[in-house]
Amino acid sequence: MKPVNVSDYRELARRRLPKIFFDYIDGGSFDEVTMQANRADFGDFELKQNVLVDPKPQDLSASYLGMRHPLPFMLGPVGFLGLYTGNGEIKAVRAAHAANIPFCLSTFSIASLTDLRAQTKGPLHFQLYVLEDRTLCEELLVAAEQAGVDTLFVTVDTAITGIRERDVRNGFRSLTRMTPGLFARLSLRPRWLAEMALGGVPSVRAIEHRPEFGRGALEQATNLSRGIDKTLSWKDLAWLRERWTGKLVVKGVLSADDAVKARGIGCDGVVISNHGGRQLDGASSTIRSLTGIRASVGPDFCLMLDGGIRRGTDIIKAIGLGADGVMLGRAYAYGLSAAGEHGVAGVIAILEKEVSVSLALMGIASIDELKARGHDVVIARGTSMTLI
Ligand code: HOC
Repeated sequence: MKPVNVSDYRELARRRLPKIFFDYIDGGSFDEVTMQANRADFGDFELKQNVLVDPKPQDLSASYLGMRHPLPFMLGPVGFLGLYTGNGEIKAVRAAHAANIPFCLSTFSIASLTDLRAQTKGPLHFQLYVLEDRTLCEELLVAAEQAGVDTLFVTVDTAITGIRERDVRNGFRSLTRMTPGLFARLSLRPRWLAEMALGGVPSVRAIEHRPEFGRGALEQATNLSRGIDKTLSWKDLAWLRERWTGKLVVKGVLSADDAVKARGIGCDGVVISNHGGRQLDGASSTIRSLTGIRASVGPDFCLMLDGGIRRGTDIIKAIGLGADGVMLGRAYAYGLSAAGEHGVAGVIAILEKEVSVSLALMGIASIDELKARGHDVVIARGTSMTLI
């Protein structure tokens, strides 16, 4: 199948990855209500069609995180990219930088920031979990400084990992040793297995020098996730704001109050996120949270949004309703799992094309114009109806 949209890449990823990894990427917590709402709630908004508009050259560039970027979206942090394909993080950053868009490396990565820096001169962002072990946390910050990380995204919605029932059924977290049963399950995807076998035992590079976390990526990740600071509070965020001199963005905000607090302690922005519906099931979708947050923080505070982005029209809706930029997660993880660097580039190109075509059909020439026209062109369903 030649993929023509993100959902085709999802299907290709499903066919190529062992079920245990596909479900890890694809699944959410409990009944996956929030994960589904992230997608479904884009349907609550309509785009205004405008015809016979004088054509102007199209400009899809957007300002977010203090810089001008050629596209209104970037690649956000996704854990374990290097388990879906060999050197997954390197392939993803290469595709992002080929398109001149930012890439953010997850703490739970098989490649380190040093590995990435050896591959690219482009801007690197790093996603940090604040750990109880502040010495290790400090090591991560120093590594980020040494790699010239531009923006630190601190994730605040994962003090406790949500219960993802697909992972529980698949025994994802107990995948710490290769057993005959596991080998049999992985063998159902021989192409993936052959590729990964060449790379040896994958490890979470940021902590592999710490034997107390165990051996192999999944054992390390399970132990690392237990070390995430469960008592994290705004006081710690204020400490991090003082400690980190680069841009600091809080990832995992869904309420106006929290966004205002982040702005108050001097953060550079927030990511409106419910962790792709992987944490609090029942939390609101990100697109529904956006308008209230924008109204509370004012026009100049950077708002990024993730969750459920599968179409260029989703990106247009997010920008029109007040986001400065959008972060892809599962969308590019599907592309990577299906076809490596080429697959990530394919997802980026498809979304760019979808944004471009849809904006043209709306009679809008640029992302700046979309932002300026905002609620006039992205309209809550039902509110634009004229009854005769
Ligand atoms: C077993 C490790 O971002 C995710 C990650 C963070 C949780 C680590 C769990 O899966 O959503």
